[in-house]
Amino acid sequence: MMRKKIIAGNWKMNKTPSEAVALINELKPLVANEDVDVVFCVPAISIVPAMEAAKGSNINIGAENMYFEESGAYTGEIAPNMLTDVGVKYVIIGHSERREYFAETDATVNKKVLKAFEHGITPIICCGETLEQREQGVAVDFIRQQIKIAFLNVTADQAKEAVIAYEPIWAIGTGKTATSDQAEEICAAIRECIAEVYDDATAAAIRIQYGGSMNAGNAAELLAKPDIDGGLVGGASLKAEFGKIVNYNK
Ligand code: G2H
Repeated sequence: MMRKKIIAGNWKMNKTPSEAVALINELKPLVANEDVDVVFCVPAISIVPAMEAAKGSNINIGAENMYFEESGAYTGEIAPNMLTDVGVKYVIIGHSERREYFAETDATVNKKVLKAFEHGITPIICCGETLEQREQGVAVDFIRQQIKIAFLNVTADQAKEAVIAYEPIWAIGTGKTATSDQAEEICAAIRECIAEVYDDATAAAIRIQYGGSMNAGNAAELLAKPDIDGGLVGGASLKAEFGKIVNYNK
């Protein structure tokens, strides 16, 4: 099965709305590549101006987070229909920074994933081990648990549309990238886990990204691996370099 690559920028807490517009205008011509789905996940306050700036380009604007309730007394949160109302099609769920600093758990990740599907938003579901877990030899076990809980009550048809981002925590923003073999090993294990939970067809359809200091220098090698279907890119998505990552195959 030929899976279309998906390369998403995760802007994290960077860029004001006007800076976001300027960056999109700069990157628009650089990220044109019809072989790849391109997503910019931007801070909530920049979603609307970013949508406007990205009009007429291949850039999809995504969110970095959302809440799992429809509406109500949840000060500071963003509801799924607020995202769909402005045309958002992708949302990052369960990034390790959300898990670490904002107490997100596998259970809340699962609730958000279910809610995203209910609203027709594609979740980019993050998983990944700490350095300690890797050194203890439990990385695959830990990630299998994250995946199994994230996908509880998700149907096979929904799972086929999901995106999983494997982000080893020790490689995030550190400049340390997993080697392409290390990344492939885990991405293959994730696909195997999906095959066990669902079936081979679902495992063959689901797209698995690598994230963690992906840059213009290492993207092509990572993206050549059979089970790596894209990237979730932080730091390098805020620069012209992102165009080189998206065009890794040119
Ligand atoms: C990992 C990644 C984007 P960076 O968090 O999700 O960030 O590429 O800066 O390591």
